[in-house]
Amino acid sequence: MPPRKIIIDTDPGQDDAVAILLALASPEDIELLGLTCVAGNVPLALTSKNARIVCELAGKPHVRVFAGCDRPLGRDLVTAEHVHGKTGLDGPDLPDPTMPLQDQHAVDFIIDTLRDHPSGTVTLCPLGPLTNIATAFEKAPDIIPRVQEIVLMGGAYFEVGNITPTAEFNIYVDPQAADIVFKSGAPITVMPLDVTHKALVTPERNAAFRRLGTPVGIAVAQMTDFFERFDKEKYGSAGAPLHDPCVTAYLIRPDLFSGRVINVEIETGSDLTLGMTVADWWRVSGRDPNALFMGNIDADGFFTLLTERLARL
Ligand SMILES: [Ca+2]
Repeated sequence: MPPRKIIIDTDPGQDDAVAILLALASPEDIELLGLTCVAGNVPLALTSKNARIVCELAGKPHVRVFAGCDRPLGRDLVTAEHVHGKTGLDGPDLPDPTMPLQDQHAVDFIIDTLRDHPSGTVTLCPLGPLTNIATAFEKAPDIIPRVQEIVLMGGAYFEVGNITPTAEFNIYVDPQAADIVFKSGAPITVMPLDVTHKALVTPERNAAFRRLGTPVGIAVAQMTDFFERFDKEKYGSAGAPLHDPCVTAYLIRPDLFSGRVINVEIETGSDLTLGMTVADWWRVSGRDPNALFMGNIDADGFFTLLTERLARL
């Protein structure tokens, strides 16, 4: 099979960085057409800078990086410096990028790419709030049936929420955009907190990154160390969850994940539960399924894959 053509839509973020590195390390599985950046974990100026820092860390300065929407569709931006640090990429000390940001707006790149490729051959991989994707769908609805699949990190069912008691960060930041995407009719695969909270960077897994001894291995160890500090205080768990790389790992090894094809709706009205992914896991609503909602991951298989692939960079 030829590699899958993808666009990664991202708000780096240490875990975004690892997801991007995994894609760049896997050319036989993934052809990265471009990185589109969105405001999320930190403001757009930083996410679009961090994406380029990550490409240069990987030795891939030719990757095209586009800046997109700097705020959610209908509300003020909520960021997560309390998790990711002031830069969004705290942990390693990485140089400022020298590769340029592309002139084109990320939303127009997404539209043009979907129109220029044969229908059903481009996959979208959102790792942040869904603002860019929803804006592209609103501006050019003709691209929606051309999308091969949307594989996204966001939402939760059994784990409920991480930014509010009932909402996961990516969906909470722009619930209106998420609502547009989940109602679009495009095939959607979701990596919710239910999966990512099982992908924990234990001390042993962190040591395996560090043992690679390469700039990439050491930077990933430092990034996941930084993450760890916050999450250990918060969850008291055996390590920090590595959210976004579940998306790129799924493209390489879908057999590592299992879930259910169910209906997922986004709460956009309630102040109390804004951004909740109302996932019909038990299929009680009678509403039509619109997403493959993952529930489980082979975490050992995932970290083995990740470490083996990162060793190539
Ligand atoms: Ca992210």
